[in-house]
Amino acid sequence: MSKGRGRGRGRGGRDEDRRRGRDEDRSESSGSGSGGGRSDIEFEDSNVAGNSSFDTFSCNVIDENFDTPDRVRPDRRFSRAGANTLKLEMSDGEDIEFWNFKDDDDSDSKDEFPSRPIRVRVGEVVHSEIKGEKNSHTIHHHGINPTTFNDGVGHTSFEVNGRYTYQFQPRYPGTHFYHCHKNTVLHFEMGMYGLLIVDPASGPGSLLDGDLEYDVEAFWIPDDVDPRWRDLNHSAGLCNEDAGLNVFRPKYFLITGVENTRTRRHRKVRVDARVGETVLVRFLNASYSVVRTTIEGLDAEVVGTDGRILGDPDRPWAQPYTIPAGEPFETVSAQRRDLFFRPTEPGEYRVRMEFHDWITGEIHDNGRGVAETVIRVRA
Ligand SMILES: [Cu+2]
Repeated sequence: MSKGRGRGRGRGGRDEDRRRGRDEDRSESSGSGSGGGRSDIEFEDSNVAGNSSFDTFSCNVIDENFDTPDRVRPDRRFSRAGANTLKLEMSDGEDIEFWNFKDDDDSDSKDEFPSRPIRVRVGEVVHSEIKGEKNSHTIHHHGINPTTFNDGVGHTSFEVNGRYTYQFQPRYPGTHFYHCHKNTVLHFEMGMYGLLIVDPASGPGSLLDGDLEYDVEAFWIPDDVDPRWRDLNHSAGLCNEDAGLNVFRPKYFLITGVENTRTRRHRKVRVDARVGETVLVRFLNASYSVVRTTIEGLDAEVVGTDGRILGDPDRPWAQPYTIPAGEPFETVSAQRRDLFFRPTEPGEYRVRMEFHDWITGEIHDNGRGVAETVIRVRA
């Protein structure tokens, strides 16, 4: 299926048929691509159609600098450079190293962890460019279903040692995330990720076109940090050596980049709303723990899971459900929950996240792996 040249091949499939007219208007001519990339693409040069072996799948994944095949003009574009190194001072005085994707259009983003969100709408053609800095990386837009060549999973496509523009067109609204997929276990832990939000075609303010409207939007992204992993090499563990990546002993616990000593009040974590408003919290478990979350005093209506909205007329079998106030719910790495709260009384509603070891079930760091915040509701 993927034999032959990537550029200028006949288009096929239902998706392409549907937007053929549009694409022909948009086509960018051969060679005007992402700038400096290889345009003489043979899919056999990548892992899309290459011969899979331990060597190319794990140890020496193909790293390249291609042009985007079948590139068309985008509705929205992003440019992310990584890995960018930053340090965050923890409450015990330690400077902990993180890697992020910095937004090339805003230098402030170089100090931000998690990386800045990517926000797009259903139906838009999106260009998400990676500029590899220091070694090779990728961007995997998790939950979007692009072509294999654009999926950013190096093992089945390629890693990027210079620049590549990922092209995709999201079909469903929902909460996703993007992350580096090179030596993923390590690079994700180091911080190479951010939210990827797909709004309906009508834009932010509702989860579906004309349905599931919200007034307040917030993000909760629990994460945990093992300082020992900061000493590992970029490619640690890829070539059969035992780098100890199965041993994870986190010492710091964060929500949306804020350490748990400050999450109770911090404006990036605490949620402010008024009685009568609908609050949407987009929750991503970016830790390597089983995170057990309890919200006191407020029912949570789960209106989305793992990048799909519940109650979408296209999937009538998947309906929203309620987590009663005070009842914990658990998520594991990479899981997402879109939560609606509809407070009817003013107050401060306590939110507690416990980070449990996935093997022993114990709360990490001898019970210290806990982060709290509040939903503050005014009359
Ligand atoms: Cu990376």
